Formats: sequence, structure tokens, C-alpha cells
Amino acid sequence: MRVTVVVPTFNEADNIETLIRGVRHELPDALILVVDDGSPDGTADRAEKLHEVLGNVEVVRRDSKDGLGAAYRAGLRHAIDAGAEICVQMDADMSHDPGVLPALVAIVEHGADVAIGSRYVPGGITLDWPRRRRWVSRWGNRYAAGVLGLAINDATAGYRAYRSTALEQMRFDTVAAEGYGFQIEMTYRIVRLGGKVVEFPITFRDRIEGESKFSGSIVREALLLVLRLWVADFGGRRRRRAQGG
Ligand SMILES: Nc1nc2c(ncn2[C@@H]2O[C@H](COP(=O)(O)OP(=O)(O)O)[C@@H](O)[C@H]2O)c(=O)[nH]1
Ligand SMILES: [Mg+2]
Repeated sequence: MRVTVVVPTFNEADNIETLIRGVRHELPDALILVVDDGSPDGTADRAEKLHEVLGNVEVVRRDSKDGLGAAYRAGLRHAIDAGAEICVQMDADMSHDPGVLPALVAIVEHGADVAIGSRYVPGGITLDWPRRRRWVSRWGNRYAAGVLGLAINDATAGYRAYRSTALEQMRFDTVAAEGYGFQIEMTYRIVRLGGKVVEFPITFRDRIEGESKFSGSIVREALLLVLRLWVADFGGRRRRRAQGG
């Protein structure tokens, strides 16, 4: 199947070359689509230089920093319109090991609608993250899964491979959230549609180069989003209870 790896970037000049070379090594035929929000450090130019050397790297240049959700909506739309049958999303900061790419893609090729690179299934692990971030992530996931009734351990994970037909079916362009909320709502929609979700254990490492764009407002957005989805699902819960499930 045709694979596009969508990589959102903001000021990742020190990471982008390692990332692109790593992805190319693991998936020689995949298109690498960098979605850059006008990084002042020249990330987009570096990615384009790598296209001259390696080929099959494309950069979507957006004017200004507009959040992860918006970058993903634009990147996934671009990838699907260009013929991608599988869309991978991964961070540029080397937290997501490119070595896992073939496994995630194979899971979708064998029938899953999404393969999630998960920190919270047996075999998955988070290295180097400060305690506070680890705690927020772990309990944020328990909260989201508990409130929304999802049997998913890592609903905020940003390392995933999607079947493009499933992305269209869940109307990903209408997911409004910006940060972790984007990943949560995508997971929620695919589960509610009866899609097949597989979690594959990964080793997540904290970034070494560059700075995190993590913020308290992203966490607050995600907390509120979960409540909003819960309220909106009032009728759905009643129906499922009536059906005995
Ligand atoms: N295009 C774009 N990419 C972003 C934006 N915010 C974060 N990113 C990218 O999204 C990925 C994850 O962000 P990161 O700061 O590492 O978040 P963390 O892993 O939660 O600390 C990285 O590749 C970032 O460069 C944004 O506003 N626009
Ligand atoms: Mg990161």
C-alpha cells in the first residue's frame, strides 16, 4: 500500500535531517510530508535540501504557528489527495523511533484501521521524561479512557498509522482540537465507528535537541474536550445500554 509519513514541525532544524534519514531507511518507498508552520530556524529549507539528496520529501509551508491539530488536518488532507493509502503521523523530535515504522504499517496492511505506537501496553516504555510530564500523560490517558469508555491505553499517542479510508470515514477534517485533544478525538471517533484499533508497544524517548511545545493550555483543552465528548454522547450511551453493550 502507498504510505505517506506526515511530520508536523515547528523549529526542528536540529532534528529534521536525522528524522528524515531514519524514516527513509525504514520505509524506502514512502513519501515524507513535512508540515511546517513557518519555523524561523529554517526547518522547511533543510527538509527541502534533503529532498534534493534523497527524493520523495515534500514540504507543506504554512504561514505561522497554528497548532498541531491544524497541521495534521492540512497534512492528512494533502497526503490522501495525493494518493496515500496509509498515513503515518509522527513527531520530528526523535521521540518516535523510526525503527517501529515497518511494524505499524504492517499492522494496517493486515487489516487494522489504525496502529497506535503505545507507551502504556506491556513492552511500552517512556524514557527520560520528567516525573510531572509522565504523571500528566499517564493520568490524562486513564481519565480519557475512563470517561469515554475507551479500551485504549494510549489515546494521546502521536505515533500512529491510519488506513486512509478510515480517516475519511471519521471525517478527520472536522476534528477541531489542537493538541493532545486531537489524538484523543481521533481515537474516540474511530472506536465509535467500530474501527479496528491495535496498540503496538514503543519506547518513547524525550527529545534531545530543540524545545517542546507542550503547554498547560494544551492539557486544559484536552481535559475539556473529553467532557464535551462525554456530554455529546448522552444519546449514544443510552442506546448502547438499551442494546446491552
Ligand atoms: N506544524 C506544527 N508543528 C508543531 C506545532 N506544535 C508542535 N509541533 C510539532 O509537533 C511535534 C510534537 O511537538 P513537541 O513539542 O515535541 O510536543 P511534546 O512531545 O508533547 O513535548 C513536533 O514535531 C513539533 O515540532 C505547531 O503549532 N505547528
Ligand atoms: Mg516531543
